[in-house]
Amino acid sequence: MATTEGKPTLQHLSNSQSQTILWLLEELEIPYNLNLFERQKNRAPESLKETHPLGRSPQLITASGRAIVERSAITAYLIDTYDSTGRFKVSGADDAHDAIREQELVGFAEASFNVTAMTAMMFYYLKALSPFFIRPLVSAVSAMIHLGYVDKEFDAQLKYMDSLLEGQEYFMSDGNPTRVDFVMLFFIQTVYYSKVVDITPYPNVKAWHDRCVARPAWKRAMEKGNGYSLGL
Ligand SMILES: N[C@@H](CCC(=O)N[C@@H](CS)C(=O)NCC(=O)O)C(=O)O
Repeated sequence: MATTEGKPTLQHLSNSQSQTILWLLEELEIPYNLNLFERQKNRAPESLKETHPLGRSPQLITASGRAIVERSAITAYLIDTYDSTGRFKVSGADDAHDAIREQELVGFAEASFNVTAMTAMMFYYLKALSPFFIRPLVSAVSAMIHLGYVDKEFDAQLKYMDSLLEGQEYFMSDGNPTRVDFVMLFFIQTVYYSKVVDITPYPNVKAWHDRCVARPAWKRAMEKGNGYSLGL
């Protein structure tokens, strides 16, 4: 069991979306414990099941010992609990900046963009890992799926994101990221870094990505984590 010592504890897995929770912890500038876990044959080690039955990462163990999973819930908990100045909270001023829009975009990231991204990534891994004699077949099926579904979805979704980011630095605000950015960044990085999709034709999305990773808190999180290599 992770010790809490009155601080939240991040159960952090190498090369995983937990990196974005580490980023948020660094943005919040709060004391926290960091337990680093290494992937074993690409999977999480069994020891991550000691703190949550799913055995995945990120897991946030609160100061009172509760284990929270799912980045949408972890970001909500951390910001609600520790963002005393409201830097990462939505302003609620209008339809484009209120709590409903934030929830809508967190849902869009996890349940819409992520579906396209994971479909593409599945074929990316299948192509790379299948034996050479069936690779042409897998490549042909992959090309069909891209042509008939994935590429059109990526284009529609990235154009939508590009329009949301027009004239503002982050999805919900200028100046500081919100839950939408903390959740979305990993999905964009997964497909962009593995070259499954090119985000450069969507200049606002590309500038947003570059802005996020230029933040000092992201850089500190990269130094404190145990690697963030996505794709093969
Ligand atoms: N929906 C979860 C996803 C958690 C998840 O699947 N994490 C991956 C790392 S990116 C993991 O722990 N994988 C370990 C494994 O598959 O064994 C979240 O938002 O936190």
